[in-house]
Amino acid sequence: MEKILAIIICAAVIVVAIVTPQQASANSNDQFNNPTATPDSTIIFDDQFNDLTLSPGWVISPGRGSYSLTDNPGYLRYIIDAQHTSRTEGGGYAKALWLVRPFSGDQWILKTVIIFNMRPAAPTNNRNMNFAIRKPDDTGIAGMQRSVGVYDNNPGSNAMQMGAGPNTQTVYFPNSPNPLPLERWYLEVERNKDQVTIRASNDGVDSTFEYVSSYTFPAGSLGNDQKIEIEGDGWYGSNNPPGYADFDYIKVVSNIIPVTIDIKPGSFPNAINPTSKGVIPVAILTNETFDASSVNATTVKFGRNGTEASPVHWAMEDVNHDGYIDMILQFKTLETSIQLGDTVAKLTGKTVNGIPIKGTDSIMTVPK
Ligand SMILES: [Ca+2]
Ligand SMILES: [Ca+2]
Ligand SMILES: [Ca+2]
Repeated sequence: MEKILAIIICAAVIVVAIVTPQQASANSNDQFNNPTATPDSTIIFDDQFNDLTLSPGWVISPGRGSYSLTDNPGYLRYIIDAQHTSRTEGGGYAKALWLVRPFSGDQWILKTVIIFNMRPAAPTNNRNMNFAIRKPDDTGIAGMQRSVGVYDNNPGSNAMQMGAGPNTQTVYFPNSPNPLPLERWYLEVERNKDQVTIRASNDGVDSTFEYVSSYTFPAGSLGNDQKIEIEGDGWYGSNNPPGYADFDYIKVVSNIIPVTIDIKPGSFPNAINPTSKGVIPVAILTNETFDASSVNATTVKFGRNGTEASPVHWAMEDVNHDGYIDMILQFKTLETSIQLGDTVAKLTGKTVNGIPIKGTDSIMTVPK
């Protein structure tokens, strides 16, 4: 018995020894504790950069600079070519390499961790490292620029600028030590339709963001599509040794859209006999902020957990006579898994753009 116990304890110690350094590792899969993220969110994409090549979602726009997935395994490294490069070509500057990741959706949260190593040795040139979200036409939505310059006594030459739309916040660093220390930044960009917020933290603790910038764009001006762009540039002097930025992961999750549903429109309480062989009508209501016609009815489920029954019929109709056309769906009661004594039923689904929706309404089962 003691022997078995000793083996178990020994094994436990080994497990702890193995697990603990991984948890503390910089290359963690820490989806950081974010008060605004819903636990119900759906992944749009999740790049951990553990493979030898970029996932096919990335588009490479050629230019000066380079990237590597092997220099620091588990990270996407962007290496700046600071020999007169800029985002676009012109005025004696060569276009820099862009790494571009398009994605769709108008309600999402992007999370990334970036480790900047902007000037590992002699401060011989100016460098910018840019992480941006842009519209397909290149208009900026939000971004973060880490800059270092040769003018060590000018605080503005060692700064981080983060912005949402035209609202920017600048973080000044002390006069550049040489070399600059590594900086690990947690960055989050959130889009809720027209409103975009960027949050950042570099204190190593990711539960609170010290830097926030937010902006509300003109209604409808952002559209449904955008792209991530990673790009670095610089000027003056040699680029030896190069500055670079390591991306631990880039992940985008879509927020669930809460929708108002009405089980048995026009009646309350919503009496349901779980053994009935009939159907339950459920309306997804349209209001000022949500248009039920954007729901892909074939994705809708309804029942005890909102994952059970698929609709047997649906139609567009103003069920509550408020002038907004709602979606009315019918589900077979026996497929909903609703049980005697349940007090709520749930509906889930997706919009035609693939954004998840979720709604809940009260029920009263009969017979009592
Ligand atoms: Ca990684
Ligand atoms: Ca009702
Ligand atoms: Ca209505």
